[in-house]
Amino acid sequence: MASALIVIDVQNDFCPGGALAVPEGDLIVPGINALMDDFDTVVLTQDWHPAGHSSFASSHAGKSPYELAEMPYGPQVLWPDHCVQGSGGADLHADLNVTRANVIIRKGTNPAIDSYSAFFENDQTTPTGLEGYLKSLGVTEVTMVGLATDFCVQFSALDAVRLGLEVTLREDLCRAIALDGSLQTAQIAMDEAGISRI
Ligand code: VGL
Ligand code: ZN
Repeated sequence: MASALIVIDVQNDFCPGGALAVPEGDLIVPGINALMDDFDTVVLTQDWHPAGHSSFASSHAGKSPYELAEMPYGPQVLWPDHCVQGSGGADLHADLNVTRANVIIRKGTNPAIDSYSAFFENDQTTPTGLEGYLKSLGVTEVTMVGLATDFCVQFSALDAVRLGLEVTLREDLCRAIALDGSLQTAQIAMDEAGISRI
C-alpha cells in the first residue's frame, strides 16, 4: 500500500510578507522537510495564476479583497492579487526541500476558474491530473500539509476522500487564513468526511 505526502502551496505569497500572507505560514517549512523522509512519493502544489485572474478582486470593478463574487460555478471569495505566474510571490518558499519532489502540480491557471484543490478546479469537474498520477503509482493513502488549512488544504483533502484515498491531515504542519470562522467550518467538514486530523 503506497502512500504520498502532498504539500500544498508553500509559496512566498502565502508566507509573512507575501500578498496573501497566512500567519506563521513559514514556520511549517522545517517540519515539512523532515516529514518528506517518511515518504517515497512527494507531491508539491503551486498556486499559479495568470495576471488578471478572475479570483482577484482587482479583476472585478467595485469589489474589494475578501468579498464574495458570483461565478458561473458558484460563490467565490475574491483575493488580493497573488501567486502570479513567474513572479517571486509564486515561487515555492526558498527553504522548502524541492529536490525531494517527484512532481509539482500547478493549479489555478485557467483565467476563469479558481482552483483551491490539488485535484479539481473550483467547478469541481476539471481535473489537474493528480488523481491519475497517484492512482498509476498505486497510492492509496495521502498525508496533507501546507497552506492554507481552511482553503486549499481543506478542498484537496475533501477531494482526496471523494476519490477513495485515505487522508491524514498533519495540522501542526498547516496554517489557516481564518476568515469568519472558515477554519472551524473546515475542521467540521473534514471530520465529517472521515479525515484523520493529527
Ligand atoms: C489559496 C486562496 C487563494 C490557498 C490559494 O492556497 O489556500 N487560498 N488561492
Ligand atoms: Zn489562488
